[in-house]
Amino acid sequence: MTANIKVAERKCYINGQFVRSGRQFAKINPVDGTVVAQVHEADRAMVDAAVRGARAALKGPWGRMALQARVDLLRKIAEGIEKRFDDFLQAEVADTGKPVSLASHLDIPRGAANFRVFADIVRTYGTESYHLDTPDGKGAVNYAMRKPLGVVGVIAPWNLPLLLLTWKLAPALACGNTIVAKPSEETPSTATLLAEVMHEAGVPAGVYNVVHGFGPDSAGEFITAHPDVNGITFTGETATGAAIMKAVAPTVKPISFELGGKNPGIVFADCDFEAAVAGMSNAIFSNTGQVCLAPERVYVERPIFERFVAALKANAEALVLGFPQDKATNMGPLISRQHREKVLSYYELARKEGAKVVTGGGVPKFGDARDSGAWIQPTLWTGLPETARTVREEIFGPCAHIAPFDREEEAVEMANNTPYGLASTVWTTNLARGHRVGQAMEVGISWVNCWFLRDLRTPFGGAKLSGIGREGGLHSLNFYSEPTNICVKL
Ligand code: NAD
Ligand code: 6OD
Repeated sequence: MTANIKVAERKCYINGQFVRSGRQFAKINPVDGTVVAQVHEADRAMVDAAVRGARAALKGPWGRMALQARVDLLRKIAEGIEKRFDDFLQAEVADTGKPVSLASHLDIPRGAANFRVFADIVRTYGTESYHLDTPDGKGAVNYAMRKPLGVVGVIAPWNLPLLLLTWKLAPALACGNTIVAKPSEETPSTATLLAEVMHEAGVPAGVYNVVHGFGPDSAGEFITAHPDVNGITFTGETATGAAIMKAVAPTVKPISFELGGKNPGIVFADCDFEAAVAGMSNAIFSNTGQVCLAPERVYVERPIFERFVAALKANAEALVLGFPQDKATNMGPLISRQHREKVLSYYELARKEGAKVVTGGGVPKFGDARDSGAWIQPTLWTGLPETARTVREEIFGPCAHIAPFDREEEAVEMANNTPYGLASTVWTTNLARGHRVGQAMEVGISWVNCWFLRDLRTPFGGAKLSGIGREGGLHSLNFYSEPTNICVKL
């Protein structure tokens, strides 16, 4: 139940101080429509102060801190998250309505893990060095050293708030940068709690700043257009990425973008049927389909098509849409009523485009407080042509279109026929086919017989409209630091 959640005050965190603003907005719990937080929106002057604090910290104790001390601090932050695990869990669940069972296994542990992984990586990485011959025979030593980018703007979405914020914060801090972070207006809470953890861990003032607000004409735009911000790392919609590219152009900032997707799943008749059904159900409906990697287009080889659709339908109808704290709950609401309007407009469009609605397609009725929330039915369609907008555009809800295919080449072609290129998942017991089809996918990450499984040292990002650049392991260090080439004549 959510009745015992009290309204929290989410302040900005600027140069080591929690700061109120003259303007506030309400954060609504999507489970039942109640207000769970009053959020202080940063104006331009507050963003300026955050950037000034971040710039000053680069020259202060943070800039002078030995690598080992920085690494120790990152580990202390991870411990701090774990010590306050329940606070983070409650805050994340109140903002998003996601099941406790999901947030306690995914969002909060990954928040801590991100700091540990990058503490280890930055402690052990090396840089290039070469010995050069010179005409005088004395030679030269040529080596690269890495310097932080400077002040990094981190702009995060609402679907996996702590996970995705820390995925960028941890490597940025590991490389010695300072941060001005803007969490989504929908999920202000865990970024603010993280400021408390940093404060307690002894992270110097100005190193981590949180400014709450929106995109255009608000904190998001104030950060991206700021002349004293040295780089922008962003996760969110492709259209927002395009707007940010325009905003950073006059100040020529480096960008790292993790954007939207319209991901394919391909299921071959030779798959382990039970594993494929379970894996695809999880991939489509986990986090109420609000995962950028979720497959909204499913292609199933014809001999098992009807059976597979029936099995997915049964799983969709068995999902428990419940209060987050209930152990049986495995699907929460969408993030907001506004987002539900968008997803419902696709449910309507699918019908107009001629889809057969296999299951769902509307709003559930509960007869309790949930009727004031942002709940939606898990939904499956068949029967649409590949040209339908429902099959081409990212919906970001608990839904998928399922189509049959006859030949491997046909499945690969349909899967790749999209302007997006984030992720794919292929199910087969034929090892050679798994590699072949997995490699043929035009995506940043291609899963075979699994989904959302990854060593954090490997590259993560999107091809085509799904992103620019890669993060993960050394790829993150490549974005968050700049090599300086030094050549010493001996
Ligand atoms: P969004 O683009 O609407 O917002 C993301 C963030 O950008 C928010 O903090 C928002 O306030 C801010 N913002 C919006 N307009 C801005 C502007 N003009 N300038 C600066 N900041 C601005 O995305 P969302 O709705 O929060 O998240 C869902 C989207 O994110 C989906 O498209 C999903 O696929 C994508 N996503 C991608 C990944 C990935 O790793 N590729 C991960 C998660 C989510
Ligand atoms: O696992 C990650 O590091 C990552 N960036 C996941 C993105 C999920 C998108 O919703």
